[in-house]
Amino acid sequence: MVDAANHEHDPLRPHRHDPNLQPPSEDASFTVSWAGQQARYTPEILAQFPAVTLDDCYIVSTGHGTSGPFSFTGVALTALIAQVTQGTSWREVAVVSEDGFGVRLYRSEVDALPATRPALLAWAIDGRPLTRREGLVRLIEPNETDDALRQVKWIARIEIV
Ligand SMILES: Nc1nc2c(c(=O)[nH]1)N[C@H]1C(S)=C(S)[C@@H](COP(=O)(O)O)O[C@H]1N2
Ligand SMILES: [Mo]
Repeated sequence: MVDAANHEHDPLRPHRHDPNLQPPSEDASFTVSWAGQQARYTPEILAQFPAVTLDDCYIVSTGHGTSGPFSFTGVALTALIAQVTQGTSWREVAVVSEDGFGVRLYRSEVDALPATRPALLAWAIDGRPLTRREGLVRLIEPNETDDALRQVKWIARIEIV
């Protein structure tokens, strides 16, 4: 089984990272690729999916402090994947920002997240739209308690394999 342990030198499995505070552009749209196909999504399209709101989320950045609690609203990552893959089996998903920072999540990890605390493609914070500076559209993995390596701001591409 492919998993984290086999990918020590994968740039999308970083061990630590100094956060970038400057949005790389103003464009909050992103592409989703799967099986040779590509589609473009916007925050407006995400807002048409069932909205999930998670309270008590923290951005825990070891070495540069913790912020929160925040309430994030967005689409469950698995809901977007299910729409794109149409129920076909998938193995991993890379969520990558335009500034080059990103994370690779294996399906085993995504499936192991608590059903009530799923990974979100967040477009709102504390009941109002996320600003671009705050990361629009941002991956929120509410169970992460160290380094914030999964809290990817400014998503530019999602690649499902
Ligand atoms: N696109 C992008 N997302 C990112 C980062 C980054 O450099 N680029 N840094 C990560 C790290 S290491 C931290 S600590 C948090 C910081 O989040 P904040 O800027 O909202 O406090 O963002 C995470 N997401
Ligand atoms: Mo961090």
